[in-house]
Amino acid sequence: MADTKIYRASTTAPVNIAVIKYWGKRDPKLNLPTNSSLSVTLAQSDLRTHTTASCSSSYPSSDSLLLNGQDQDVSGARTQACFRELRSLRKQLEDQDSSLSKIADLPLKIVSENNFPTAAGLASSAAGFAALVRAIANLYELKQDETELSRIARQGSGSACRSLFGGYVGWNAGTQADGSDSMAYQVAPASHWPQMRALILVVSAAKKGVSSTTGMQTTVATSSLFPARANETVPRRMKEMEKAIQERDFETFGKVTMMDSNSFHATCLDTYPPIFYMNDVSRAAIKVVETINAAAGKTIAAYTFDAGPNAVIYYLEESEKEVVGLFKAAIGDKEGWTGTRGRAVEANIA
Ligand code: 2P0
Repeated sequence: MADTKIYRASTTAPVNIAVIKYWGKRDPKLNLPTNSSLSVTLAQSDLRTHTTASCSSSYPSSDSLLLNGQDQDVSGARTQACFRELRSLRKQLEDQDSSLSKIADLPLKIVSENNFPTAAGLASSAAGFAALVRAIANLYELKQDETELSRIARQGSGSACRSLFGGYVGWNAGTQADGSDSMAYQVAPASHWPQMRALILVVSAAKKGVSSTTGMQTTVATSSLFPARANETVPRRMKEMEKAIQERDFETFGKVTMMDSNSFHATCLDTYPPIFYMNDVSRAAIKVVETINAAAGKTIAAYTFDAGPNAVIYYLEESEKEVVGLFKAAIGDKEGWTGTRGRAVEANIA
């Protein structure tokens, strides 16, 4: 009798917010970046993707992906690359062990839910592809570790490779044409610096106007600031940032975070036609951070913005009153931050 059993595995993956930004690809097909990057992984209780992967001969013949209840196109090269690599690893296992069920070629059904706005510059593709890869790896009972899975997740979405790890995570740009040395690594676990917190200011949950992929390709092609950022500024800052994390030096961590966000958005403005991800509310948040730091006489809060207007503010637990308190007092009652249009979410690092 034909095996119509449904094989299933579920997982969650966290969002990561970069403090040294990935922007630019040296190989768009393999998602190989022009520069290394570094991020902090947020607690899954706050922002995460939950994904169930299943396969069965009883399913319709083509693979499917449902995100927040909506059917997604799985024919794109990135999703296909992830499916292909994971299937090939399962096939290797089945070839080695004849007692394993032959499930590698069965149609896949992926069901994902985000507990935060999708495609609004809050790293939804990072959590999304990390969860997709890990869920299928669990379904196929693969033995590959996070490092190897990060190489696969990177092909789904570059920043996804960093969401396979917790804490402080680097992504080595690598130099190999096949991407074999372009994967994520843990700089330090969350327990190394447990006082770290993030305040996420959701200014807008709308989808971004220019996708990251299109935006970064245009930046690489047209920005004259970009080569200096990729070749000089970021390599230097990667070292400074890793040292700041090792030494739990928040002043340096904060300063480098803010300068790198500014540098990334400067290359966006220097792109032709220009790309604007920050808006007036984003700029108001920068002013509030500057006011908080001026009042403290040192850097106790650091802003960073991705490909959207939403702000992420890093701070230490000891500064919670000054940072979260002052933030809410300063702009909490203005349109854009609270009520129906926006909200502030406090997140732990995990
Ligand atoms: C980052 N961003 O390092 C940077 C900062 C946005 C700004 O990674 O084309 O969605 O899927 O590889 O990973 C957004 O880019 O781009 C991103 P693809 P991705 O987090």
